[in-house]
Amino acid sequence: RAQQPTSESRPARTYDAIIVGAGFSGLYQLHCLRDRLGLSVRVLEAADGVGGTWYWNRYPGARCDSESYYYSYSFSPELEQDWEWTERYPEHSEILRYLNHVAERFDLLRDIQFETRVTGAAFDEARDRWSVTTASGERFEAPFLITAVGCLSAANVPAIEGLERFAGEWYHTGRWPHEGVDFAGKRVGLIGTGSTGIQATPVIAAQAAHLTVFQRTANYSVPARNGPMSPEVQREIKANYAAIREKARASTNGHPFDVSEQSALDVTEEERRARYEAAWERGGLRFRAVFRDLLLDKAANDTASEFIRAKIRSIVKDPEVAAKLTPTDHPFASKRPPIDTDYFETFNRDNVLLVDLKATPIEEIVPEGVRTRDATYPLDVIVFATGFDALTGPLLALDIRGSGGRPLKEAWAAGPRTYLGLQTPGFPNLFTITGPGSPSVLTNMPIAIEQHVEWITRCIAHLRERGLARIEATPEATEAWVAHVNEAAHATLLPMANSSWYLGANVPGKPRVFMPYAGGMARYRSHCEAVAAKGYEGFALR
Ligand code: N01
Repeated sequence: RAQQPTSESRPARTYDAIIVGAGFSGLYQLHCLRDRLGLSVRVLEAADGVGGTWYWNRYPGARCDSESYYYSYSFSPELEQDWEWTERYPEHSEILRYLNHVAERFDLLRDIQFETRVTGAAFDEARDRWSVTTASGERFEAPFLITAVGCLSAANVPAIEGLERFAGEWYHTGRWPHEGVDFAGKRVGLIGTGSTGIQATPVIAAQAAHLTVFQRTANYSVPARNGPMSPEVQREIKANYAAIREKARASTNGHPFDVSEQSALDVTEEERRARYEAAWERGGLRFRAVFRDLLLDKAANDTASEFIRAKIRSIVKDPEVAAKLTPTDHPFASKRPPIDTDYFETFNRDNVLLVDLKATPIEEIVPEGVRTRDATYPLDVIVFATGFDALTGPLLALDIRGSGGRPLKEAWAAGPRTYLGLQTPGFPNLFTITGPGSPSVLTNMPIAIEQHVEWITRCIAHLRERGLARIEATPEATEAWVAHVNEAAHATLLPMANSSWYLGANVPGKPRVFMPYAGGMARYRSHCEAVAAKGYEGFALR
């Protein structure tokens, strides 16, 4: 039999840049490098379609928590005017339609290679080139390697004893079957009550014969108040898009709304309650903006946390269930705050049971269901809404090796160390879109993505115009940035949630480091601009 060529022996295909991933980031990066700089670019994508997060996360109830009109690209005014969002919060299928439209509209598909999983990337020091290998043994080479792999794309299925013996079906929400799952007549168990579990619970409860929700940490949630996008609202948004985008870019979290300048402690109890009530009625992530210091001052935060706790107690009829659902171990919004449609109300249904894993932890999965310390819960389907190996997981999965063959895993053994979240010393010409150490998941993602893609594009143009072959973050600038990321996190209440994925706490054995940059989008953007204006200060160019 003829021998299969090994990846070493196969000839490499050469480009100016390789991009890994065809979600929001990869699509726009391809457009910028190819259509603005005229580079030859190959996008390698594991899935058989574009969309990234929105390709994989098709679980029941999956919908964006940012509002449709600003969870979108801002780079094309024509695209903004042409596209019609149908709801306040877009469903996953609508975002997927949008991204497919973008891919077609900008003729991106011809440079994307689907069903191609990157399994290795090594930097060739002598030639200043990245060599990228794929699961099928193909090889690609390019001076620039850009990861567009998302922050929440490596599914975290907990290693619970006995899962392989489970007689029913099981799914992770981030790897949801495209044909859907039929819950009719089934006993379903859902593990996890983060944003995903909170979105999926009401929808599954309405379809299944019975739903058992296994909760480890009780969570705060604010109503989303989703609804159709009215033609009047749509018209007003389209007439004001430039100003809306400007506001989002100049904000802390990439959302185009004002954060109050007042402290929660500067108003009377009555006034505070009235403001929280109004924000609760309006719904959405904007609840955080009612006062300026909800994430800065514990006493201020307590007022919001207590308001939400009281809401939970008023919605959930059974006081024991309400008590279990009431978060007490972390401040509101110190973990990414979910928003919901009838989440707490769902626990008033007869076919829904809440199991408090803090009181009775899961011991194992048995063929008939889940066994906790106190009982066995018979199930036909288990849904893992157990989140992701966030931020570093998707990057480490690429098996990236920099100068001297040093694995990224080793460079990040004690947690990620980047300069601006864009580069890591020892990994020249590698750019990580929304990498750890950048605002990424603390913002409305498309805003963070566009800023990174545009910065990388300008940086590559700068290098090419000057005939430079290589850019690499210096260790000194990186040390200073890591210290600043740490300091920015500790100026907030965010590190107080010790079970948060921001800290890597949800993945056993992962280093506990606060990974995203909490200093705010506006501040981060001006910092990146200053770095570029000073000839890429903190980077070594040659
Ligand atoms: O994941 P999570 P997610 N046994 O890590 C529990 C974005 N997002 O998929 O808190 C039992 O937040 C875990 O418990 P604990 C958004 O940024 C966006 O929900 O670690 N339970 C937690 O309850 C979000 O924050 C949108 O104690 C276990 C849950 O599983 C991020 O994605 C929608 C367990 C995981 O919560 C991740 O959200 C959805 C175990 N072994 C998500 N391991 C939109 O905008 C974990 N858990 C649409």
